[in-house]
Amino acid sequence: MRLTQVNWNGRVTAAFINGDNLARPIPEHSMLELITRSERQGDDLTSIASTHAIAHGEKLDPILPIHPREVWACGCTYETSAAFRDAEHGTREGFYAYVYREPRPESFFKGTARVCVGPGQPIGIRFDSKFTAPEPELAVMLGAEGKILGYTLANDVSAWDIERENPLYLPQSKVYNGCLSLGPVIVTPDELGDPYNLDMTCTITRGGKELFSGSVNTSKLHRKIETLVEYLYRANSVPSGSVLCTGTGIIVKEEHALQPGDVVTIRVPQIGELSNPAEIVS
Ligand code: DO4
Ligand code: MG
Repeated sequence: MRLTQVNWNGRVTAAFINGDNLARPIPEHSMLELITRSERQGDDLTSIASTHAIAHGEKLDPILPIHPREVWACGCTYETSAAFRDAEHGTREGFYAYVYREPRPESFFKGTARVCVGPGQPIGIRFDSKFTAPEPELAVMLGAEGKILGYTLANDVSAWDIERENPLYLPQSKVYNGCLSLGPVIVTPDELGDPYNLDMTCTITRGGKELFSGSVNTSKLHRKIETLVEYLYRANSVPSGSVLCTGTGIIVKEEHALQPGDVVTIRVPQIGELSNPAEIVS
């Protein structure tokens, strides 16, 4: 099933997307409320959604598919990300390769719903960054005790120059207004198929012209998603209705640093297209 949120009758409302690409809103439920209800009743999200959705489909645009309680992100899970960061950094040789290689993954707190935007909304470029880049990632929506409820697309927008200056600046390079885009839909595990065989592409367009294009297949993800989740939950009671981003395998170099007005589009055929314009945030 493909689930999202829509603006419906003046309220953020969970909906599922039917075969005709129409939304069937689930009245009185946001995505978080849908998850809470499914966990309280012990029924899966799919059956709660199909029981309570309105009967007919409507043409409604997907918005942020969940207002997550917490967002966490993993890093250096693709060889390209570790290698480019080591090359960028140049202070301690293999600093990022170490994390790529060792059993313990990198994970960091990316924020809450406050920093998230949905399809079509502006992603942020910090006013004090000259090199901000999109990081296209597969993300999972988590239920109680880290159950993977579904998959979506994420853009872990990052101020690479701030991270490059000193690794202790990582939180400032990663967490600020508009630093994460999610959507357009959440695809349940039964519908997605193999999460380790997804073709992901990313483009940046400027003034309507393509400036950058990159791609990766999630077969290059160096960790099992369950392992990333297991480490996240070690001594850390992440609440149900949180999101975990699994790291980027597409690297955007400094020559393609985001400028205001650029449009970043991430695509995975099984999930859809997540497109956002960039703007300066202060
Ligand atoms: O170590 C810095 C962040 C890495 C990251 O966000 C990624 O690899 O996706
Ligand atoms: Mg990332």
